[in-house]
Amino acid sequence: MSRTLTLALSKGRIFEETLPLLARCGIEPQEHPESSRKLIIGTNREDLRLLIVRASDVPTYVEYGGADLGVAGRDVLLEYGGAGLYDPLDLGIARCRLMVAGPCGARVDLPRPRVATKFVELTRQYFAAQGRQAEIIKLYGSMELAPLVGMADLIVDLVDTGNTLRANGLEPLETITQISSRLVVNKAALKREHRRIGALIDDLAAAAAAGRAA
Ligand code: PRT
Ligand code: MG
Repeated sequence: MSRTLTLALSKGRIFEETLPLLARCGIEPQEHPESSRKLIIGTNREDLRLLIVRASDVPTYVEYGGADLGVAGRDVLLEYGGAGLYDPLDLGIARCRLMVAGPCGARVDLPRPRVATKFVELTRQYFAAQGRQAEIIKLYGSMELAPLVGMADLIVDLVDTGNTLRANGLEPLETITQISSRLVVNKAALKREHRRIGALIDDLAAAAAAGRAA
């Protein structure tokens, strides 16, 4: 009996959008994380299980071998580091844009804006690359609030439909980068299990291509 492979996923949109890709590979989870509360979920494949972790913890689980593979947003990989990981595949799911946003009609050319974000590194790099000064305020969520209460001039956040910005009187100003989720793989696991993990990567690549065409 071969060792069980472990795939780390986060609840919510990444799990929901990975499910159809897994289904195209013939993989069905035995439970759904929203209803089961279990953090380790078996699949119909005896040699594959799913690990449910925080979105920003996926790279850490994969890097330290808690999981062999994982699905993580490109935002998370860029901000929190995916440097030690093999990163073979854009799955084309959970798409959005990392954007600068601000209050509707506000000035965008402030000399040294205060920018609220959870993406401190990406924001620092973006402003530095343009030779613009900025004071970055680290938040862990609900960035949209910061301009409303006068704590920041701008925010940097992920935007999909733009509804969250609009609902809070903000508008998108600049796109920093396009985001989608990627498959990441532990390098040692790939060496050890080259055949099985390689086959899974190929299957997921085909499933992602089919998803894009659909
Ligand atoms: O919630 P938790 O703190 O555990 O982690 P998380 O917020 O990072 O996880 P989750 O599940 O919300 O997001 C996981 C990944 O999905 C992110 O890392 C992105 O790669 C991707 N993704 C795609 C998004 C969005 N679209 C998205 N719209 N992540 C977050 N959002 C949020 C955004 O931050 C804003 O609050 O949705 C809101 C904007 O959406 P619209 O449609 O109103 O524009
Ligand atoms: Mg969230």
